[in-house]
Amino acid sequence: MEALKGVKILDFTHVQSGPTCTQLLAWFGADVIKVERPGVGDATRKQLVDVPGADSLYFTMLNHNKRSITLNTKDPTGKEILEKLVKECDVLVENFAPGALDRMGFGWERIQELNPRMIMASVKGFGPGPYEDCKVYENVAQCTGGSASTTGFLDGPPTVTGAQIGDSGTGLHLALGIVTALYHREKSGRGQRVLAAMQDGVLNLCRVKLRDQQRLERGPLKEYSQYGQGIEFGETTPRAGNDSGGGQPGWILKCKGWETDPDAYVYFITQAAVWGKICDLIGQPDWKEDPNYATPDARLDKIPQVFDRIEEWTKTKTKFEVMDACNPLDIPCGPILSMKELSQEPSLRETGTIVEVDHPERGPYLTVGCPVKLSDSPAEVKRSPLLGEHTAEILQEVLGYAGDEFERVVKSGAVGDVTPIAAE
Ligand code: CAO
Repeated sequence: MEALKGVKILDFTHVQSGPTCTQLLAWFGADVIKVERPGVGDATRKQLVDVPGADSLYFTMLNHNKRSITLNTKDPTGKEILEKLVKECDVLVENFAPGALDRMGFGWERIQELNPRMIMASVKGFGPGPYEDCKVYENVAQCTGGSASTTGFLDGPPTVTGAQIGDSGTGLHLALGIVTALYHREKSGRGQRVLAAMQDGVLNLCRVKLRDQQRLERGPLKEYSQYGQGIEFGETTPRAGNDSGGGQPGWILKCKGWETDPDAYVYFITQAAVWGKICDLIGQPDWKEDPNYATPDARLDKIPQVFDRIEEWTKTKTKFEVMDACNPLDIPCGPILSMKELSQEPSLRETGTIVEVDHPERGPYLTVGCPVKLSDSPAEVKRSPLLGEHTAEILQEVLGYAGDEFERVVKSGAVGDVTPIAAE
């Protein structure tokens, strides 16, 4: 049974952060009704287009399992329909620029008047403060949330990461807030506001770097390679390249073929518990007893040298041979997998993490399925809706418009082109 069955989401999200959140809720079984501007829709439908005339992968991969209604919310009839939707739904999710919903006439006070049980959930770039009015995209959040300043190499500029921690990361945070508010509503009977600011979400994911900022005030960060290289620390958590920076040192090492294959690398962790096995594996058994190498503390000022030595060994093996040799010994490591390799990985297809979906305009495409698996509530990935595909269905079946009333709202122009669903 779908875990969130019966929960209706009024989905005002667009681009990536909000849609990530509502897609998760849809996978868990919520009825997600995406409201889009007639004739236009979510801007991503027509961004990064690869199949002319078809919704882009940017859109389709973020909007599975949703229904789409087109509605001009600035039109009087559009507002009337939106009011009905607010009364009918449990959660409103939005990631408009700050103030847009108030300008539309649907700020928090109005929402509460219409439906006191409504949960109103927002992604914004920043929480209250000097930047609260700013529009924000992914990389801005990565930069303002502490990720960019701590990512990259010591001698290079701040670097953004491919993982969309600002958008998708904040969408995840928001989904948790929504489910928590729904749980709370069971007891209180009332909705509440849920805010996930992208800066806060990124900073939350960079928590360990704020840890290091405070540790730095008490002395050098010995787990960073920089320490072994004899490079002094400054006043802020530095960029640490591929260091794990945590209790178990790690680094990305070259494997056989690295000269021509950009992904012929492995992440290798010198976990203390398996140090002896690592020494034997790489042909350096003397390090097991050598007081300069035998304990994690003794190795802290030699992290780069230790990994140079391990790399001499990994360079003689492919990244998969390294895995095959390390796994039976419980040495934590992982090959650097390219998107091509991931898309072809049979085990990810079997678990539904990579899914092939068919689409009427673009044909079959690959997507990432629900990354969270519930044993009794498996997620079935269904294609994203075409623009306004469910307008008639929602007007008639969810909001009860029929006969002359249905004709009236369609003629008003507030809902774009609509074909009524045939009566059975
Ligand atoms: N009918 C009528 N008008 C509609 C509508 C509808 N169905 N849906 C949206 N609109 C209007 C809004 O009311 C708003 O109008 P006003 O500015 O006149 O009040 C307008 O469309 C555009 O909204 P926007 O400012 O949010 O859109 P944008 O493309 O200019 O900005 C973004 C995009 C992402 C920068 C901004 O929405 C934002 O900062 N959001 C919060 C942070 C965020 O989520 N960022 C992540 C984006 S990537 O995932």
